[in-house]
Amino acid sequence: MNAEMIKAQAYGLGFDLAGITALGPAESADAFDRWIEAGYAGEMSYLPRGAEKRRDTRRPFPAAASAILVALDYGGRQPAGPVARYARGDDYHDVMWRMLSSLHDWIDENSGRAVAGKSYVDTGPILERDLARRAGLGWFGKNTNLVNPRLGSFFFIGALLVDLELEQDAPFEADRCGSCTRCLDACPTQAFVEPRVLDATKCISYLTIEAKSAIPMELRESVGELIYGCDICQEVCPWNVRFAQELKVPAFAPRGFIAGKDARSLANDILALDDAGFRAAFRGSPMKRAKLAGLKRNAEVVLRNLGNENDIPTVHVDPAISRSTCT
Ligand code: B12
Ligand code: SF4
Ligand code: SF4
Repeated sequence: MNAEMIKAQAYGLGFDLAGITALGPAESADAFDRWIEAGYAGEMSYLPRGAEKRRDTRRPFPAAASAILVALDYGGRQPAGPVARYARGDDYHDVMWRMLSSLHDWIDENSGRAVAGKSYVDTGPILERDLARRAGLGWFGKNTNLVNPRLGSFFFIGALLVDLELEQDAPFEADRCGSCTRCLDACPTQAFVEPRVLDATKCISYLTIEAKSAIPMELRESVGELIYGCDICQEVCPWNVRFAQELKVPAFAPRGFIAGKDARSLANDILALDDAGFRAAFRGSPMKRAKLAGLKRNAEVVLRNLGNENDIPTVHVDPAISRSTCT
């Protein structure tokens, strides 16, 4: 089985980029450790827990020798809205997982032996951007996203680790950001400590998805009309302005509950949901991650930002999460 055949099959399955790298020490492990040490991971306790394994990509799956890295575009050309583009349709973990499983099956069938393999899409202690850069998929943008010169950065990363020795691609060594600072300047919460270092505790994506506690009072206004996730530091990037793609994976098209709604109407609809309604509206969606209480917290902040508090009192938001954390 050779590397070119595997990459051709990955493209054939619908991935937009494919590259191969050997496993070993993660080059940016020290940057990751410093980031954890500084407290920038906030409440994401799964990150420090996996720190030791993240140092070396041989540790999570010791049988493996090579990593096949893939990217799947999620349509950055779609208009901005209250939900980040990546989260409007079906859960990318499931979509990518199925595609990586098909790739693994194909490798198995065509290798003349059973090939041990394990897929990762945000699902294990792997520094995915680190591996993807080493496999030649792009460079670390100053907004920390991996940027590709033909695709921009609106793509997911997935990795299939296999027990095959495969020819490696050249790492992406160039820094194509140059003197640009558009992403750093555009961030509404000034969440970048320096280029390529994000204080996640200030990032709207973290505040509206990962954080379980209230959104700090001093950051609420900056959340603006964003109910779930944030794309601002990608929208302003010249590589996306030029190369962002139309949405082509039907599974990522906005689901009925979200499609065509502005921030006010989506926020009101979320605040009106009960548990059964939430389950029905968000079955198979990545937005389930915030739970109904988190979505209601976000919706309330957005409605206050829109300046019409009359929308709010009709609903009961859990006081534990709507209360300010400011003293
Ligand atoms: C935790 C996490 C978050 C956190 C923290 C993000 C962050 N920048 O650290 C939060 C919740 C904020 C988040 C937000 C988003 N995320 Co996220 N997230 C992750 C996750 C699970 C781990 C990332 C991590 O380890 N962060 C810690 C920091 C230190 O690592 P890093 O950001 O990857 O940075 C690397 C490099 O920048 C480099 N580095 C760090 N410092 C320095 C300094 C120098 C000088 C240099 C050269 C390099 C360097 O080393 C780091 C480690 O390899 C990954 C999946 C995974 N397992 O990797 C997805 C992942 C990074 N997220 C992803 C996405 C899509 C998003 C959002 C766009 C979603 C949205 N629209 O709301 C935003 C983007 C926000 C942003 N500007 O990063 C994609 C990114 C795809 C891409 N093209 O890069 C990933 C890879 C998931 C996936 N499988 O597709 N995310
Ligand atoms: S995702 Fe939004 S809040 Fe987070 S760093 Fe980018 S612009 Fe700032
Ligand atoms: S906006 Fe500019 S600095 Fe930021 S990632 Fe894009 S090219 Fe790099």
